[in-house]
This record gives sequence, structure tokens and C-alpha cells, in this order.
Amino acid sequence: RKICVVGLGYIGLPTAAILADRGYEVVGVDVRPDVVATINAGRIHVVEPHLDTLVEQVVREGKLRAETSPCEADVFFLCVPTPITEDHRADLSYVEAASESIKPYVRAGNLIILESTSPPKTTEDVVIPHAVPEHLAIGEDVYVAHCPERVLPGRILIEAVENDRIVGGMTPACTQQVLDFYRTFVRGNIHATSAITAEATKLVENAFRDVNIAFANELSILAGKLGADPFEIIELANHHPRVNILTPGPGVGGHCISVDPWFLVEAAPEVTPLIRTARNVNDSKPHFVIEQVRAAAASVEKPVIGCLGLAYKSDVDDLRESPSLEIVRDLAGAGLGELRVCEPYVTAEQFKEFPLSSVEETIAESNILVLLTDHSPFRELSADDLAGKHLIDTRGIWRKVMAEGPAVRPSLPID
Ligand code: SAJ
Repeated sequence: RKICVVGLGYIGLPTAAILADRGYEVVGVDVRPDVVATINAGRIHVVEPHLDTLVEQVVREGKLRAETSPCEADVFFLCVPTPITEDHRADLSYVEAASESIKPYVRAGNLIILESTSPPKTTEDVVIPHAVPEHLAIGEDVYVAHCPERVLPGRILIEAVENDRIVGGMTPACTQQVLDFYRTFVRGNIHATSAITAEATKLVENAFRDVNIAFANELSILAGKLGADPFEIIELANHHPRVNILTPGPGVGGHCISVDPWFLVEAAPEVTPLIRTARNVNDSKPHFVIEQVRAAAASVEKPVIGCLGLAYKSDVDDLRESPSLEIVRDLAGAGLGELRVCEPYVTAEQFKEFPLSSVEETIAESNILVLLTDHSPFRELSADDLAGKHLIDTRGIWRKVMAEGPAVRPSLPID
């Protein structure tokens, strides 16, 4: 079977490489010629553990090649971005363009699979009218389904194969055909449903996480007001057998959890006040962190603010929608003192917006340390490294070090 994967980003490229490794002939399509050239040279343009060696191997073996436009195939995957606009509405222009691009090549017997996280009814209202030629009947000639990706960045190659999957077809025949195909490369269970349910389920998963992180973030601000340590409260509460609170942070980033809940709000604004409020709570957390830094800077003679981490979460290099980066940008504009910026997973060539300092330089030169991303190198700092600094630890990774080590001044509560 020949497979055409449209969109070679964080989801499409691993998917294409896994399918090629399973023995399929795979053509990956991307509108960016530089991405196509990189992949055809056996290299990759995204950072994901082990993806480089897999792509190198399947390209060398001739099982994967990249093109700037689609071709005839038995199975089409759509793996393109579904961002939101400034006013939190879904931008489906990439899904529409990708669907249009395969239409001239779609034949009887083909499978069309939308993997992009999408608002309810996208498969029916966008993919089908734009991708399926009018003379072909859905569920008889072509089989169309939504099978949302559920992989965690940093573990994509494992989770793409091991995770349970949901296949939501436009008709039961569509579901069955696509499900049989996923069985050839997925080890997790595969659950059959309708397209609309699959679309909603994926969004609900990410909204669930967003709402729970919002609870932790709200709690962290509340605890500060009470003069208590939010991380201690959460640790203690989580000893209860039916309580499992997530970890507060500087806000929620990445291109999934900070985006997808808005698709549910847009679909039914009048009945989703909780989901909307959670989004707003998480989006406002960077502002709270900046106020903490402002209070600390006011208490130091010549503030040098060391910002640790720009990525949206630990041990990845991904800066998309990162609250850490948003905070550093705002601090740079706020003029509270000198700034040092440390991001060990990004090089100066990759990121030119701020000069980057090493961990050692940042610690040595700063009197205020703002922990924004819980990367491993920051977890390994000792009480001696942190001694005498104002610590604003948005992720609670230094609590134990502070409790055991020499006297350090805790971060300031905000009125
Ligand atoms: N975060 C916290 N506190 C926590 C957990 C996370 O502040 O306790 C923050 C992170 O620092 C980060 C953001 O939330 O800024 C999101 O990180 P994440 O690790 O929760 O999730 P993502 O965005 O990397 O991947 C999510 C996953 N969804 C769920 O776990 C429900 C993944 O399985 C999805 O495939 C992915 O979204 C996606 O593509 O939709």
C-alpha cells in the first residue's frame, strides 16, 4: 500500500517515518521546500528523541521521500496545524488547503484520515467537501475518518505506537476500514466511534488537563495570599486517596492545551463557562509571575534577574506558545533591572531574540532567580548554588533544596 502524509511537522513526520518503517511506501508532503529538502537529505527540522535516526534510516532505504505536492496513494493522512486566531476562533485554512491539495489524486478505494486536532464537524464540513471528488460516495467508494493524534512531545515515537487510538468514521464502513489499517502499526487498543465523537473526545482530553492545571494555578495564587506554600498544600492534599492535583507553573504553553479548549468554547459558548474560565486563569498566570518579580526587584539594590528556561515544558526545545518566553519578553520591556536569560536546549544560532547565558553565568551574575521551565539542569542545582538569591520558583522544584540548604530568602508573597 502507498501512503501520502500531508504536513511534515511534529505529528506528520513521525507518522510518516513509523509507517515507512512498517514497510509502507510513504510520500510525505510539505508546502515548505526547505523542509522537503532537509527530509530528503535524511535529516529532520524538528526536535524529537530518536526521530533523526529513524528518518535517516527510512529515507536511506528509499521507503520515505518528501515532495512539495501530493500524489496518488491508497491512504491519505492530513497532519496540518489547526491554530486559533487572535479572538480564539479556529483557523481551519490549513485543513482546507491540505484537503484541496489531495482532491485531484483521490480515487475509489482510498482512505482519507484527518489526524489534526480539530473542532467538531471539521471532518464532515471541511475535509469531505474539499478533499472528496463529487462522484465518489463516502463509505462506499472512499473511507473518511478522524483519528486524532494523542502523542506527548518528547515521547512521540513511543506513544504513536503504544497509545490507545480513537477512530471516528463518517460511516460505520469508514470506521472499519480505517481501524483495520491502524491495526497494522498501532499496538494500543483502537476504539471505534463516529467522526464527531472522535473530534470532541480529543478536545475534551486536552480541556480536562487545562481545567486541572488551572485549578493548580489558581491554588498557587490563593496559597500565596494566605502566606502558605502551594506546593506543600498540593503534596499533602495528594496523599488523600481521591485527590490528585496537578502542578502549578508559570502558565500553560505548547500548541495543544492552550489552543484546543477554545474549539469547545467556540462550538458552544453559552454552556462552557468553566472551560473558558480555565483558559483565562492559565493565560493570566504569567502576569502574576511578573508581579512577583516586580516585588522582588523593588527589594534589591541593583536587581539582576536571571530567567531560567524559555521552553513551554521541561526538557524540550519547543518555544511555541511558551509562557516562559512571554514572561521574559515582558520582563525585558518592564525595565525592572538587568536580565540574564538561560535556555540550555536552544543555541544562540537558533534563538537570537535575547543573548543566552549558561546556567553557571546566570546563577553567578543574578541576585533574583526566576525558575520558569523545570529543565533537568535546573533541578540539579544545589542549596549552595541558590544561596543568598531571591528565588521565584514557579514550578516548585527547589522547595526541598531550600528546606535542607543554607538560609535563602523565599519568594515574596504578593498582596
Ligand atoms: N503543565 C503544568 N502543570 C502540570 C502539567 C503541565 O503547568 O501539572 C503545563 C506544561 O508546563 C505545559 C502545558 O501545561 O506548558 C502542557 O504540557 P503537557 O505536558 O500537559 O501537554 P502537551 O501540550 O505537551 O501535550 C498534550 C497531551 N495531552 C494530554 O496529556 C491530555 C498529549 O497527549 C496530546 O497529544 C497533545 O497535548 C496534543 O497534541 O494535543
